[in-house]
Amino acid sequence: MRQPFIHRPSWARLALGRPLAALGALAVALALGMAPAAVQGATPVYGFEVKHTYPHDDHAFTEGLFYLNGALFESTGGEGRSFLRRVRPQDGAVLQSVTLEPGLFGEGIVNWGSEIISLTWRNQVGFRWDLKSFARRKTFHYKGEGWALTQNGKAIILSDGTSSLHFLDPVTLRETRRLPVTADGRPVANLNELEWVKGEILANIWQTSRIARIDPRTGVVKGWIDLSALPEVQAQQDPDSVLNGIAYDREHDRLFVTGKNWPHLYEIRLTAPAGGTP
Ligand SMILES: [Ca+2]
Repeated sequence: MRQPFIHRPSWARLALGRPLAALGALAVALALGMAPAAVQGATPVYGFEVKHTYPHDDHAFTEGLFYLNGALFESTGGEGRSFLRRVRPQDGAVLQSVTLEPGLFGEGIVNWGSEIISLTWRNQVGFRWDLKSFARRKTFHYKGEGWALTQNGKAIILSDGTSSLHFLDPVTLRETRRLPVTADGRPVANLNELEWVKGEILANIWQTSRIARIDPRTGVVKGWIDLSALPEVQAQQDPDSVLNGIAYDREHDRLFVTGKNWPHLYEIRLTAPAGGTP
């Protein structure tokens, strides 16, 4: 099923802007007399409990996040304030940092081997960084928008704000597979920050307080994680300061979430949906 408001045959094609895309999706949903798929439906909704709360830079407009070897790696957006950082989780201390050139808007990051691959939003340029030194090894170009990245050990997985995820060859970054994502039979647009967790793809839905648990074989959202009870959601003042940022510590089975300009990063554990088992 195609995304109802725009057809994008390739992630490399120019895409609508985010606010416009969101409004478009809402308008189509309202016109069809249905609620957006991310709002309601039969898909189970998981709760959570906070296991630990950590400090997070409230000037970090988080666009990419992953955990590796005891550290968090974070990328941020905003022109002139887009950086790539290695951060100590316990106290938020910045251990390493590099800033993108003014004019570039940083987006998703992912580890691949000895590198970090990074995207920009609409600048149509990405980079390969040395994982240890943060030296920029390579620059690559693409058309269209870049939102988020993760990987499953075989492919790089990319979101571009549409309702499809794109599997890319890690070497060439050419698309090898496209996965339309649906919930309750409807496309789920605005897929944002990603994390591969125990055979599932977790995806923040932009401008919501929900994370989708996506079956990577079918694209079906098997469950939602409702994070609306987090303090930053409850007390949100800036409409751009939304939930965005998922990292997973495979060694210790720890799941972290944060948001754009949020003062905290949370380790959470999922709890059973109402009337069900996790
Ligand atoms: Ca992530």
